[in-house]
Amino acid sequence: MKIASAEVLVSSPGRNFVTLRITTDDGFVGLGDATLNGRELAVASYLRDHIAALLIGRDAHQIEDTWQYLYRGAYWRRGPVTMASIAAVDTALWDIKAKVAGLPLYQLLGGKSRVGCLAYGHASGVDLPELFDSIHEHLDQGYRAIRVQTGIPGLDSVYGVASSKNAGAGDSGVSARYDHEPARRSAVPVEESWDTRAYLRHAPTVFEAVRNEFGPELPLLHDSHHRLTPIQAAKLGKSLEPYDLFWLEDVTPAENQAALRRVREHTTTPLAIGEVFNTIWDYRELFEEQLIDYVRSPVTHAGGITALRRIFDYAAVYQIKSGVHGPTDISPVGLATALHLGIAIPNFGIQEYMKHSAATDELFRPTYSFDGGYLVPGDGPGLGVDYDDLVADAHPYEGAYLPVNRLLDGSMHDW
Ligand code: CS2
Ligand code: MG
Repeated sequence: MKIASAEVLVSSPGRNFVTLRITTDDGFVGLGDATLNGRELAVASYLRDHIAALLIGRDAHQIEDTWQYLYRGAYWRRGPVTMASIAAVDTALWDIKAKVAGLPLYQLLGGKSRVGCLAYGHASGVDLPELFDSIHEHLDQGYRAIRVQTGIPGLDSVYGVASSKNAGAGDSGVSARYDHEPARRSAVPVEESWDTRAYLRHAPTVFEAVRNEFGPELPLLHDSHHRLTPIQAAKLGKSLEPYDLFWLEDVTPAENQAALRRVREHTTTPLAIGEVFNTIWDYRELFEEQLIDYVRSPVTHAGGITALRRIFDYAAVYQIKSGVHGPTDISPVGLATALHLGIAIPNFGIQEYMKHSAATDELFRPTYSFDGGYLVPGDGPGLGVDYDDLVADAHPYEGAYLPVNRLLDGSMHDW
């Protein structure tokens, strides 16, 4: 079974997505997500201009050899653009192999190890009343675990907080409150401001109020989005211990894996890191020194199923679980892939799930389902997603950037 074509498809049903579609000489079609929010065209070009021609004529069944060919053959290894490109090829080939077998993809990964993938949603609010409303909305939608992000007194806008008070419906037809992280369509990134001391004072008061309102059982997650120094992260983790978080995410920019030693020395709050990591080597110290509890890498940015499955097996040796990244900038193809992997692996932890817009679902027609707080992959052959070219054509690409973040003195900080 030979690869006959490899199409790079870019569309923007409310936010930009890059999708790779591989077709074999006997008509089997596989999809892979290659979306890198804010840098989409770099991946589209890497695939279109440097990889697609190399795939034509290759045996579509040789998934491992193709992965090694693209990884070792690139010479310039690792990085989000390379690994998102390899991920898209890998995922599309797994989709094809499962379709040829007439099985849902998870059956090729060991079958179901659980009834479904526990999901968490994104509650947010500029203040406590708005946050409480958002948490109630998510509980009403069936979520059993919730990420909590709020505004910070003195700061105009903060990562992860959409507010119905100052934003109408996003152009995806859903409220900004709902899809609060569209990379904003603007010629240059929007600039946000940040005050770590104000954040460290405010965060414990938010979680105390949430626990008082919603009780001790509800799994609560929080994302510090790479913004703290190791000792600030230690301080935050320690201050949140009374509120028993499910996890505290991206406390520090984790290129410096050793930084997590300082955090671990001071707090038992579980730590999740890795949504911006893209290879197994980004985790070595974190795993071997048990510096984290959850792995955040998504299939889309970590080299596909072939690579992410290895990362999870390595993590399992240290009792570390998956916590796959799943905001709306991971497409339904990427989310479906995560679910087929997540329902099969032994060390599944939790799956992030920001529901996509209606326009996005119209384009990809996902067959996964969300019920009772669990996500379950489709049971048809392959990934269980599609790609409607007519819908895609109705939503042409629009340049968009993620915000940048500055401290109050104007110096650049991590967003
Ligand atoms: C966030 C991401 O969901 C999360 O944990 O860190 O949504 C992140 O802001 C976006 O993926 C950036 O594109
Ligand atoms: Mg995050």
